[in-house]
Amino acid sequence: MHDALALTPSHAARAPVRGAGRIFGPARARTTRPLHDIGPRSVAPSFERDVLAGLAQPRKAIPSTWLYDRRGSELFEQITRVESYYPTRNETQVLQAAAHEIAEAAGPRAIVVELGSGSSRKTRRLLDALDTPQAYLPIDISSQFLHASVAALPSLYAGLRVMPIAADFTRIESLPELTLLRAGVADRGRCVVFFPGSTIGNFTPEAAVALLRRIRRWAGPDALLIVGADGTQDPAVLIPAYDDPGGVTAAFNLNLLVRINRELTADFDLDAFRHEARFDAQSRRVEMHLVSRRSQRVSVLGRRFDFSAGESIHTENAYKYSLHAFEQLAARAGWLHAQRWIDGQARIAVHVLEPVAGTRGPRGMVG
Ligand code: AVJ
Repeated sequence: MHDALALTPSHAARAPVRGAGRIFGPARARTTRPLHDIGPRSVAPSFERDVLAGLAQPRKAIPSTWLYDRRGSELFEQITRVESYYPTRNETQVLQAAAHEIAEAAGPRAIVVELGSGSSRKTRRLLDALDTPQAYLPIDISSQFLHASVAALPSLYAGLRVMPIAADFTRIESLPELTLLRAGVADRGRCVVFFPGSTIGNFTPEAAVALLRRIRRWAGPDALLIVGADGTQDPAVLIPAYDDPGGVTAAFNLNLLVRINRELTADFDLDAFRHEARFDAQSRRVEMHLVSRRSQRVSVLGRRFDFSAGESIHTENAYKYSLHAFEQLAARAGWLHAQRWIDGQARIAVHVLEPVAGTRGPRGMVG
């Protein structure tokens, strides 16, 4: 049993996560799925299906997860260093200030599971503060980026098991790695689910509640959930953050068309589309669009899609939650607040939550 746990990153990469659908990687991207795999019970996410269905809708839209191929992840990494993109900077500041109290709540031997780990840079602050963390399970859809990002971690934290999982974290129903790590261990560390970056904002509120409920199920009754959520409502701050003057966000958004051209034999003309960020004050979300500069016809896998001038493909939502709005959302999913933190500009909150029924610890919040 113990041997099965001594996974190096490269071994872990080959161990499929049950319930997580598929392991993602460039090798899979071009394969066409056999017919028996398509249907109501199919759980495998498909770029091809999402793009073809998304472009056939009256309001064209493609789920934002597909922005993160290797190049997309690199471009997002660049966005985090852009002056007008405040979320990463502000959240890092909050995590820095909160790390020790969060570590106290987590206790010794924590098992850290990170959702959408990307470069894993923020995680370092958490790992540094934790009392002998037992394992780090970063989950990311971009398999190549994931492995490159965590390669150095085992040498930095003695005794830390690093088990990267290349998967779409929204589809995870159970984490066998977690069960394995905890089996037969008397001194069980707490499962700390780390979900920074305001990624929760990329889901509709309904989907966010569903995701938080699912996390509660696989993380167990004594989990601690740390979520970063952006509450900014000022368009004068939001628009430059999502449409930076240097054009990094535009390149990030347009890279989706590059990916479609490459992986789905399409003929999108990159010069015929432009990036646009909009703030919808009603639904409190920033939207990213790829707007057609002229009327045109595009072919994807032999299918034709017509665009009128000004028509767009909606590629991302970033919902912005006030402290109160996020707490209500979390409560609907069965999570209670243990701690909350906010940056000096009152933009990004870091929420520390515990399951309603499994609450423990000195704060005595009983559900
Ligand atoms: C890290 C996915 C939350 O929505 O702010 C950045 C992605 N999109 N600029 C965000 C993003 C455009 C980012 N998330």
